[in-house]
Amino acid sequence: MTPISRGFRGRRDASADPSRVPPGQYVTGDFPVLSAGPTPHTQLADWSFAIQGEVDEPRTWTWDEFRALPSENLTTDIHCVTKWSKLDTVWTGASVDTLLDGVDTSAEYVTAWSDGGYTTNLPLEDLTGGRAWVAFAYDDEPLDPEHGGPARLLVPHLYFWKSAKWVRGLELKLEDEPGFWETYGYHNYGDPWREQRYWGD
Ligand SMILES: Nc1nc2c(c(=O)[nH]1)N[C@H]1C(S)=C(S)[C@@H](COP(=O)(O)O)O[C@H]1N2
Ligand SMILES: [Mo]
Repeated sequence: MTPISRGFRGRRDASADPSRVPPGQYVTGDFPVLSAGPTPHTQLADWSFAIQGEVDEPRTWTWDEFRALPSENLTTDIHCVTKWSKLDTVWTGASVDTLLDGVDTSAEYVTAWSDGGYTTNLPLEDLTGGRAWVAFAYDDEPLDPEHGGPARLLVPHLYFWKSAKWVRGLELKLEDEPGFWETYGYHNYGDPWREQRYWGD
């Protein structure tokens, strides 16, 4: 290794702005895969996305309809409860605001559900206001199946288990209901800045 590349790597690490790293987290350049089960391989022709539950009328999009929605590019930091954080990750997706446009609801909670049976729960307000996306590309490439492709929820301000891979819909609810990891003892809300890893944190 040349001194130049050593110096470059050193500066890069030293310059990881500590104010961007939540308590108890370390920064990684890798993109670990964390899945509770096998990777589903849903064909795009069979894929749809649904907004259902406590809504005036349910909405669904086929893959082509979903991809025709306005999408956004964003660069953001992600934080996994197993303590890795990854800075400046680059995504493309439809914002949940776009998906909820025109939806009339009195719901305050959402359960995101996925192919394979994974669920996670969030307050509806955490999915709105430009804070959540259904992402279909990572680093300008179609999202890798292991990372949730064809599309995953992306809610970067909460621990990454809230970003459901292979997401297929949002169920809007009047009452909160713990999802998969929340039932197994992960925190119900999961704010990395308050280190809400487990129930009781
Ligand atoms: N459907 C589904 N989504 C999921 C998971 C999962 O097991 N199944 N794991 C969660 C957890 S704990 C994390 S940290 C991230 C991992 O995403 P990655 O594999 O792309 O790093 O996905 C989250 N979304
Ligand atoms: Mo995780």
